[in-house]
Amino acid sequence: MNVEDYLKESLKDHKLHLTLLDPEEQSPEKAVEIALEAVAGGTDAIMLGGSTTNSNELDATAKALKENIDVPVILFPGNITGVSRYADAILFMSLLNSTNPYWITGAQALGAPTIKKMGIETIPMGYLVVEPGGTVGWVGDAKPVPRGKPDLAAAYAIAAEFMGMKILYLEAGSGAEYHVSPEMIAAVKKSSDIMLIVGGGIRSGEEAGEVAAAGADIVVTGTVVEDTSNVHEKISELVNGIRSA
Ligand code: 1GP
Repeated sequence: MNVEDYLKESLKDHKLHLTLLDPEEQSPEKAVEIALEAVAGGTDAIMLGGSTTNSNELDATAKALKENIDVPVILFPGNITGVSRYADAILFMSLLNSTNPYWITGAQALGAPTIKKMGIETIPMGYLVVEPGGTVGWVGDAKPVPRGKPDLAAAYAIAAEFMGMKILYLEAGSGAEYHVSPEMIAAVKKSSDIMLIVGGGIRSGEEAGEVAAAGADIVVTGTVVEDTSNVHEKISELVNGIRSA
């Protein structure tokens, strides 16, 4: 089964949690250790990526994960260096509200031939940066959607669906003080049938549940994994929050 089908099939049963690892933050061995604990805690897949990515570190981490864990390894590229042959799929994403065409279609064109040669699955995804937007908002020259303007996010979701994208990712920025508001998530969910991922600033089971209850199909967390001493317990808390939503 390809990764997009795996996500769709899993969603028929429950809302999903994905664990984001930055290959720059730990050794491949440590990444495997964290991923195994996350899987034991109930995470549905591992995402790999960061705002700055070294291709060699990414390859080593993706390969080690593939050899040791049973859930899909999905690339979440911050730039053209975020590509590895060892992953199961890549979120082939366009930063929809960037003011710089490089992040909308430029990096995509530069990376596409390499991805095609590698033969990994591509999942077309619209990426929308919402206030505060964090590092990715700055690096991606985004004009972040104001927190209090759910209709603007909904308009992008409809546009993404019309452009054939399979997923919309609402991003508040890694480590954001506030995650995307439930009102915005609900407005996006109501406006379109596109698969909805929400990430950035989600730290507790309660917050993950709030995001899922508002309409997110998939909740992503990254920073909490880096900050916790017990990954298994923290991921269980997040997964329980999502599944009871
Ligand atoms: C970042 O949305 C992800 O791209 C995850 O954010 O690190 O705040 O969990 P956090």
